[in-house]
Amino acid sequence: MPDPKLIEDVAREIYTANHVTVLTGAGVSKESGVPTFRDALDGLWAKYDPQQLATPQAFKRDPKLVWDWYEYRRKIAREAKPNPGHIALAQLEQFFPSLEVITQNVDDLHEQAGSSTVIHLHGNIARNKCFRNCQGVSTLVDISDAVHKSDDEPPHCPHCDAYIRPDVVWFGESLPSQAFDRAVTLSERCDVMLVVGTSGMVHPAASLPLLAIKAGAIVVEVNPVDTAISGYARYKLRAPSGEVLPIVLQHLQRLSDA
Ligand code: BV8
Ligand code: ZN
Repeated sequence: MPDPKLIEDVAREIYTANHVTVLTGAGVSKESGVPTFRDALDGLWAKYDPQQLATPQAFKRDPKLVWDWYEYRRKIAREAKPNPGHIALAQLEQFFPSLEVITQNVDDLHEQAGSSTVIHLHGNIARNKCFRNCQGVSTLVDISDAVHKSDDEPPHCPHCDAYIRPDVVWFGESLPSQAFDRAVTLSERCDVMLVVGTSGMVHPAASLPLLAIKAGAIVVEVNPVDTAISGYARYKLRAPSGEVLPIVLQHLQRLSDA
C-alpha cells in the first residue's frame, strides 16, 4: 500500500481542485472478477490475441468464434458486481456533483456502483447491433428480436438478415464521436485527472491524460504497476484501485469535516 503521506497529498490535490475527471480501464473491474483485456484471454482463449478477435475482420473471418468470445465475456460481466474501487469513484460525486467518469470498459459496473454520468468510449458489451447498421448508426437489436438460425453462427438482424454483433468499438473502428468529444472537453477542462486501471496502450483513449496535462491539469495514476501513462503522472498510487481508492475517499471526508 502506498505511503500514507502520498495518499494524503493526492486527497489534498483532489479536494482543492475545481474540476476532477476520471479515466478508467479494465483494471478497475479486475477485482470484480472481470478479466483485464490482456488477461481476458485465459484458458480457452489463451491462444488468441485480442487484437485478432476484437476486429471486424475477425468477425467476418470467423463470426462464431468472435460471437462465442463475447458470450463468454458477457456472462462474466453479467455476474460481476462493483468493487470498492467503483464505489469510491461514485462517492467522489459527494465532493464533485458534476463528476463524469470516462471509461474504456464495456461493462456497466460504474453505473451499478452509482456513478451518475459514465462516458463509454468503447461501447457496451451487453448491447447488440446489426453488423450492417441497416437502420442507421447504430442499429441496436434486442437479442429477443434477433433471428436464431443455428448454434453455429451468431443470430441474425430481424430487419436485413445480416449477423448481429456486440455494440463495442473494435480495433480499426472509430470511437462514438459524441462520447470522444465529451471526453476531450472534460480532459481539457479538468485540474486533476484520475487515471485508474489502464495500461495506456490503446488510442485515442490513451491520449486523454496528455490532453489534460497540456491544458494544465495534473494526472494521478492508480495502478499496481508502471504503464505508458506513468511517465507523466504527478502522483502514482501503486496499489489495486479497490484497496487504495476507498482510503483516498476517507481522507477527502476528513478534509471536508475539518
Ligand atoms: C481507431 C472494446 C482509427 C472491444 C477495445 C499504433 C499506434 C497508435 C494507435 C494505433 C496503432 N495501430 C493501430 C492503432 C489504433 C488502435 C490502437 O490503439 N492499437 C493499439 C493496441 C496499438 N486503436 C483503434 O483501433 C481504435 N480505433 O484508432 O480508429 C480510425 C480513425 C478514423 C476512422 C476509422 C478508424 C479503437 C480502439 C478500441 C478497441 N476496443 N475494447 C472489447 O472490449 O472487446 S480496447 C480494449 O483494450 C479495452 O476496451 C481497453 O480500452 C483497451 C486497453 O485495455 P485496458 O483497459 O488498458 O486494459 P489492459 O488489460 O490493457 O490493462 C489493464 C491495466 O489495469 C493494467 O495496466 C494493469 O496493471 C491494471 N490493473 C490490473 N489490476 C488492477 C489494475 N489497476 C488497478 N487496480 C487493479 N486491481
Ligand atoms: Zn440489419
